[in-house]
Amino acid sequence: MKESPSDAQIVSHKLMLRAGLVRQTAAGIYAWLPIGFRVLKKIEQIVREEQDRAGAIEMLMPTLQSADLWRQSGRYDAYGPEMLRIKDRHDREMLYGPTNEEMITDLFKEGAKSYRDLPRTLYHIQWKFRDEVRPRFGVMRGREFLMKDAYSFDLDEAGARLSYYKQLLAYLRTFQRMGIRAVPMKAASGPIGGDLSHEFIVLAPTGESEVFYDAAFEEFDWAQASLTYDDAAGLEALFNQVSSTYSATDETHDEARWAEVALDRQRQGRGIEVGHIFYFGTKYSASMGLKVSGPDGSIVAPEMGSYGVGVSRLVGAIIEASHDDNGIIWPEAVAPWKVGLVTMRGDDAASVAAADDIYGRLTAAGVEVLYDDRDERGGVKLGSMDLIGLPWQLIIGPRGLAQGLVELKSRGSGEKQELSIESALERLTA
Ligand code: P5A
Repeated sequence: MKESPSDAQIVSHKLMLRAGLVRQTAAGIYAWLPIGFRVLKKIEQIVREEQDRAGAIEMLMPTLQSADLWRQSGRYDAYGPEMLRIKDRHDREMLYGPTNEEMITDLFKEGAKSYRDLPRTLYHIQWKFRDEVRPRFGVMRGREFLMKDAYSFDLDEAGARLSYYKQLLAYLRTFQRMGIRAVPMKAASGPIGGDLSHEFIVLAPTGESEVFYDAAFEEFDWAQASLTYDDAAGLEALFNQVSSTYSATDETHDEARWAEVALDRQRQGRGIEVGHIFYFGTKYSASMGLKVSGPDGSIVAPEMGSYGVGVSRLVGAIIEASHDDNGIIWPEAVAPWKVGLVTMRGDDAASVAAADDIYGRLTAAGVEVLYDDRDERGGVKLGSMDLIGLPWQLIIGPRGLAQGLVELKSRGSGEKQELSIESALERLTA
């Protein structure tokens, strides 16, 4: 889009519409156009890899659920108008799932019989529907949205806490890999239930939550590279470090504890919730009759937790955290392509031949390239590339090419370099 869309209030939504990432098809419901879809898949894949590393096992549950499941937990009435309720042709009550605690508990009941089936964490990446009163800010608060939701089952509280700590670590690494900082904050658990809960918040002035945190999170070791998932003591130490460093949303903010944080270390701002983890004990296992036999023959209801990442929300959140006046600046890990290839003169045969050759060679080397071969002026193509925000632009003009030179521009720093074709290719394939 040439014009800034008037119905978008925040920068990420404007940029997503202008760059053609998404189009709204109904209030709070979006189609993912090719560029946006590639970003969504990149984000999803990072989430998946970090869940797998943490020992969670992927599966896929349906979007439609039966109302009966939710009557068992007592949430069918409690969930209220946010739940989209549907009747099938036989008048059976169904719903479009806003979350899957009930369904996974029911499935686990079929499959798990004894303590030997525990601990287990299962996850899926699936569309959800919440009939939000005010869907807004594009994909950030949609009605239909993509979530990674994981569910843990343990024999006792100690085990459940360990499962929680593993997800905490997986989340720190997930967001770090996406090039953003999501600060874990003590959270209220709301309709999911439970007493131990953290939200992961990306700092951005347009965020919906007010947040307070200790500057220690600015120097925090997000990757925790030396920590492994089988190191229970290390995971507990990480959790203790996170819990003892002040961070809270407006809902959990505690003035007395805040006052203990040195004034020059107090940070306050707004943020976007990109993840939320919960430990809720036996809330669902007890109400839905999930029981396993323990090592001593006793019958126990497993201790559970659930762990959500807003996969589609992250597309908007990353843009909020990484853009400038000209458009999006994708962190390399989630960029739809690594390189944008542009000919300044599409009517110059030598430029087109060079660009075709470069495109072929980069692609063969496994580098993802978006080749703008539209019949447009060079300046227009450069504007589009800045808007789309790929990390690198490789620009080919007749004058440089006559000397065997092309221009390589970094979208983030704006730095431009004239290089031979060979060294530009070397840079991009390194
Ligand atoms: C945890 C996993 C849950 O639903 N049950 C399963 C728990 N948590 S949550 O906090 O309610 O949602 C998890 C994450 O989903 C994103 N999210 C949304 N994204 C876009 N539009 C929405 N309307 C929306 N609602 C929730 C958030 O990132 C949230 O952290």
